Amino acid sequence: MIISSEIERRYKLSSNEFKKNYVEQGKPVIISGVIQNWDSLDKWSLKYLKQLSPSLNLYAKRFSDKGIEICSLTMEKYIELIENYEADSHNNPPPPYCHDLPLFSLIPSLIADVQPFPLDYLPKWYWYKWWRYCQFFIGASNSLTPLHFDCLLTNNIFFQLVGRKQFTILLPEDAKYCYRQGWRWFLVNPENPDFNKYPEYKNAKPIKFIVNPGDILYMPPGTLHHVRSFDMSISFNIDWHTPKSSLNGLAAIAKGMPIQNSYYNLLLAMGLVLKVPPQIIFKFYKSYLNYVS
Ligand SMILES: O=C(O)CCC(=O)C(=O)O
Ligand SMILES: [Fe+2]
Repeated sequence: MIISSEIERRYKLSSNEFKKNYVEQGKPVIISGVIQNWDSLDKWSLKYLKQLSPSLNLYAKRFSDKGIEICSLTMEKYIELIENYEADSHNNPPPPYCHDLPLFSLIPSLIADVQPFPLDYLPKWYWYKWWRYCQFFIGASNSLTPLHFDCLLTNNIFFQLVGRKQFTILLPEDAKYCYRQGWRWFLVNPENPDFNKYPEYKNAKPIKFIVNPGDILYMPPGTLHHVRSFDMSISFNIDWHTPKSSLNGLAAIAKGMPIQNSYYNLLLAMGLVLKVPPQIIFKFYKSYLNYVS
């Protein structure tokens, strides 16, 4: 359990130590010095993505009190929206946020820009075509992802490539102070908490920090996170289970996890616990990567 409200930062963390001291302990960490030679750190930009695939169709989300609104537009159009917003003095709300995009599957040439990939941090089961499990976040400065946890109760390794983001995270035991709505979203706004409306939040221990280009962030299953982009940003994550977290994910059906999520957890448990090969499981799992929640 974290008592201080700081996250640990580790330089070139070995995979053994990562597993023993962070994954097994359910402890978040920022790792630097592992991806500093990736070509993507210099190469990736809005212009680069536009040039690679101008007509690619994207989905972008707008989060509001009323829920999540989704729109569809081409890469070219989306990047134009971001560029116009960044050129303007930020008086208007930011453009919608491109969230959970399986970009390595859509533009496979990008995989060469994230080498060497630290596969050692992941269970071997994910090594076969690992990039299929990655999801991208591309957006303007000020883009926001409201407070939530990842819906399958997976571990999350998050790679920051372009721009900075501010994370506010809370460990799973603090979820009870954050006023849950549905399965995975929370009503408290950690940037400006309304203690009259949400008095229990006073008991929570939010941890606030910035991730910079070249940082890797690890969040254990069930970590609540609220993410604000400081700059135009490109990031991606990989959500993954250990055998143990896949079983915990399955057991969460008793705590209200939607049945559709449990289906994906069942597939992952079949892979990780029963050792069904990823080549077979992925056929059924891939709809999760286009699943809008
Ligand atoms: O970067 C963001 O805006 C959201 C990231 C996130 O929610 C995740 O990696 O699960
Ligand atoms: Fe998330």
